[in-house]
Amino acid sequence: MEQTLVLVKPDGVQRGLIGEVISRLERRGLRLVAAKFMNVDKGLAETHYAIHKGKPFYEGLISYITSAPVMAMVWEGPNAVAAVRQTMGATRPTEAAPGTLRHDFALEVGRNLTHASDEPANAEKEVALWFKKDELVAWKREVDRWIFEK
Ligand code: DAT
Ligand code: MG
Repeated sequence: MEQTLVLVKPDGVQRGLIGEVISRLERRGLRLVAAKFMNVDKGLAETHYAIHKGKPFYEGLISYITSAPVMAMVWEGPNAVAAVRQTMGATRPTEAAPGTLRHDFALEVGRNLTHASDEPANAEKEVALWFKKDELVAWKREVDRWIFEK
């Protein structure tokens, strides 16, 4: 089953939106695999956002993600990466579709509430970066067969 990393970033945590994010992913039918509430140190932030190193917003991004606790999670399901990105909405909240989290709860790209892996290969790397293997919980729900076709 495809897995993806989700972070409720410091703005989402401070604004009391952890529950809103979890609720939307649960209601979508995705299955929670792991969760931890944590501070992000500079090393983890820099590895996570290595692809953005050198961009004008990079320093701000690192200080934003390390400024206060985040809720880190792994969710799984068929096409979990694409499904979660769709539920989050476009990176810039003013370009995010109505009904998405970033549309409904954010205004600025530098305060866009969540992170979600952008493709399956990156999702695998990000899950491994944020979670140890034994922190991932393999489980099934009675309702799975009504949500997952196979
Ligand atoms: P996403 O978080 O949708 O995957 P991304 O990987 O392109 O977006 O960028 C990572 C984060 O960096 C994004 O959530 C917010 C910040 N960011 C991206 N582009 C930015 C910009 N032009 N100005 C300020 N912050 C930006
Ligand atoms: Mg990204």
